[in-house]
Amino acid sequence: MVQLVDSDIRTREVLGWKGVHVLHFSGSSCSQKLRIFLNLKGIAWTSHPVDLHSNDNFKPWFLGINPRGLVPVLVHDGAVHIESNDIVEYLEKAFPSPKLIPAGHENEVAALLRHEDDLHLDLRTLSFRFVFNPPGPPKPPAALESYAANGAGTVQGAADHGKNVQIEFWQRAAKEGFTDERARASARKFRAEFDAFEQRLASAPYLMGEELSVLDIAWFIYAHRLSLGGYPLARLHPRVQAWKQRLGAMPEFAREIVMPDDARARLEATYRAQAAAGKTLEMVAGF
Ligand SMILES: N[C@@H](CCC(=O)N[C@@H](CS)C(=O)NCC(=O)O)C(=O)O
Repeated sequence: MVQLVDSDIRTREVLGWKGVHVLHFSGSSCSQKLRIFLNLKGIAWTSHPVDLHSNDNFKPWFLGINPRGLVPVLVHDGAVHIESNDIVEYLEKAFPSPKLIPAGHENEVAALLRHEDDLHLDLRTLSFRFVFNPPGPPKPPAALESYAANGAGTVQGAADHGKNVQIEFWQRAAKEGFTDERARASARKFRAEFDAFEQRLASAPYLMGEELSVLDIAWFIYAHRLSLGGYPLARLHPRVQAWKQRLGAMPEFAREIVMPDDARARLEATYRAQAAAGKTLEMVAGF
């Protein structure tokens, strides 16, 4: 559980927030995961949008809540929780029904969620290369300076390396972009995961067996994002594609992945340009 301690929190107003509050961004994969989880649980929550496009997460107010500068954040009766997987594990205990982590499998699910989180920067690499495709550096230097300078710099009272990992990621992206080599390496990791899911889904409807779980939510979001980027899910992993479509038809999932028309049009233009250049995800990854 990553529940922050008093000295980590500089934006003191959140300590007085009652009930369930979520700081999130519409198009963020980790925020989508948390919102689907909240929908399925039927938990009422207050929304605090944090605009990642405007780099609001690198400004003092937000860094005073999450020193790592990442969404989502949960504030529950004044207690601040960060890290989406820790948040859902916390909420599962606080709101046990309906169950989204199968009883007796808590440790296994925690390990599988850690593995999913370990792939987050690979998802981000593929997202920025094939979905968002910004024309220049994804984060301007001034925003990164604000990121480095603000917030307590501690998590649970100890100096935190998490922000440095993020800053190094963005600085490397500014320097070299998201190269073919990195994209290929990231895409291959997901192919290995989806190959394993293809086997698992041959004998059960969901990743943990007979019941929908938080693992389905987490991996649905990854599969959805990668499909947007042109990952050939239907061709390489037809059962995973069918599972994704089944989940995507549920309203609790569907309403969190709605894409505005202008974003859809930009994505289609990106795909056409990458296809003309021989640089779609499929081509770069060699799938
Ligand atoms: N391990 C973190 C990862 C969170 C994360 O990377 N969130 C992304 C959005 S999905 C973010 O806040 N990115 C900051 C940015 O793009 O500036 C978690 O699971 O909460």
